[in-house]
Amino acid sequence: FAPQDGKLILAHVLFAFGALVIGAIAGLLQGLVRGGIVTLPAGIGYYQLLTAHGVLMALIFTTYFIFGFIWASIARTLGDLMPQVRRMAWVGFALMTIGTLLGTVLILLNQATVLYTFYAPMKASPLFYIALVHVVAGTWASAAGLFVQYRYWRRKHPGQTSPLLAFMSVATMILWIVATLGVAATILAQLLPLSLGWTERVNVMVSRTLFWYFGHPLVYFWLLPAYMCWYVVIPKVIGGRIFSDSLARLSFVLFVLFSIPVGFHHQLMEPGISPLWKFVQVVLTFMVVIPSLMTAFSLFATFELTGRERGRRGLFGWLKAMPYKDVRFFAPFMGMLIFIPAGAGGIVNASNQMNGVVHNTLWVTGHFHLTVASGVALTFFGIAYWLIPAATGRKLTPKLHRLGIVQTWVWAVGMLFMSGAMHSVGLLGSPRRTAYTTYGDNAEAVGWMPYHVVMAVGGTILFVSVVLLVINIVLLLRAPRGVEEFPLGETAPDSPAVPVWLERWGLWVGIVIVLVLFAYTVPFADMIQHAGPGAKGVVTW
Ligand code: HAS
Repeated sequence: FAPQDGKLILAHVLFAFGALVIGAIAGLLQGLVRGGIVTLPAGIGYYQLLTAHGVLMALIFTTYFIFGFIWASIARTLGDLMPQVRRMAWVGFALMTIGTLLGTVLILLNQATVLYTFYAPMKASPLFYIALVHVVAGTWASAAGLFVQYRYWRRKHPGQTSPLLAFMSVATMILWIVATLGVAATILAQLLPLSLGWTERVNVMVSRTLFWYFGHPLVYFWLLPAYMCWYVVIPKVIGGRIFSDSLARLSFVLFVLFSIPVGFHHQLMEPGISPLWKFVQVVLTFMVVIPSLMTAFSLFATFELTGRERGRRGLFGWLKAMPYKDVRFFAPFMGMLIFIPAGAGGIVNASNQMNGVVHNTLWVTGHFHLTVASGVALTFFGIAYWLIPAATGRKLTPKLHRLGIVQTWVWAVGMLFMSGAMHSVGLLGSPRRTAYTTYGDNAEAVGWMPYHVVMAVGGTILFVSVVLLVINIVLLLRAPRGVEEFPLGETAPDSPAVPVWLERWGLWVGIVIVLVLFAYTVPFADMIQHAGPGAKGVVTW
């Protein structure tokens, strides 16, 4: 990378891991509280920690890391960032950072204990919403920079399809922009006026619907950069080829189309939305499973073809041909493995009757610790092990590979305990987002306690993994000088050409708008038409 691009990438990645560390401290404490192992001193609240954990891990760690990785992907495939693009990226970084610092202070001061979903009628300090506006505006500034660089490349290369990673970055950003319109609307039109006292009441259904219009594509905003690594980086690391460039692009286009009009699958148990529209959005939810199945197919094909080239035979012979001692492969591979049960859990969640069993229980918490906190996070760790040296002109040494693999194992084992216990006790009915309680020594609730203790043990193991990660990052920053490559996979030379229609963004955005209008107009109109007086804001501190 050009040194200026290296700095930009590093700033994002290191900030991401800073957020991860604070979020992990909050996570460790909250796990110990819920397991009845410690009580919090100095008036610190469980929900305050839960908010810090969710915001810093799910929203901030992911967003910063994603931008760091995407800037690296753009610089690697479209060339050094143009000066104006670099400026836009730094403006984005600055806005996000002002927002993050302000938001974190407010959470730590207990002025924004509204959880990471922050929907009405809970009310935080107005400054918290202003902080969120900064974070979102920062991401928009960066995304605009990315579009500028991409358009410039396309103008310079008429008739050519863009490099796969650049295409995927654009798809991810389009998804993000369309999704964040929902959260911007609820913040600006509902939450900020409520919190400033300009309005007394708020339409809770509208607020939740706008949040989940954003909240579900948000999970694919986390997932797609992991898929970028799985599709493009992993083939190179294992010495194979990308199975199909067109298939990879098609799966990203399908994510752009179907990840947005599906928010109701988070609201299946809510009144105020007609079952017909819930059904429509569940059908669309099952459509968005398809590109993940395509991804699994493509990965298996890459692994198997690579294994066969190395002379491995049989159904699972390829398993012996993989570079398990290479952390660039091993960490994302563990993420993939865990993502299989994680995805199956998602399909359970999306099925109306089964959602009635698991909704608002610890099962859901277990689900997202396998998806975002394992499938995605382990992939991000795997990327960081080569991206940090690549951005700083250093070399990933065999010792760092070994340390990275140990850290990955510790994370996977911690998650097995924590998420396993969450899934099990969720099926027994233990609610999510609840501080330590035995509900007056109710026998059923007392029966959940051993699981909560296992969750705390798992959380502690995960915290150890974060400590190892921090040590490894420090070692990476001091690794010997050298050149660490950005592993960029290629398709076989005789692969068919990529159809040009895959890159018609105007068409895809047009279809997204139609799908969103179809899935949301009537239920949204219902929510407004049949709204009661609305709920009064609830101050949570
Ligand atoms: Fe989800 C709730 C449905 C995927 C995250 N989800 C959540 C929440 C989060 C979250 C954070 O329908 C909680 C939100 C909150 O706070 O309330 N989810 C789904 C479905 C999918 C899904 C259908 N979720 C994700 C991903 C996430 C994520 C991805 C983060 C990154 N989810 C739901 C529903 C709820 C929900 C309901 C609401 C529940 C409720 O009631 O509140 C699908 O996209 C999943 C598709 C995935 C697959 C797996 C494909 C496997 C692959 C790996 C291949 C492996 C290889 C290695 C090749 C079908 C690609 C092989 C090697 C060998 C050796 C075998």
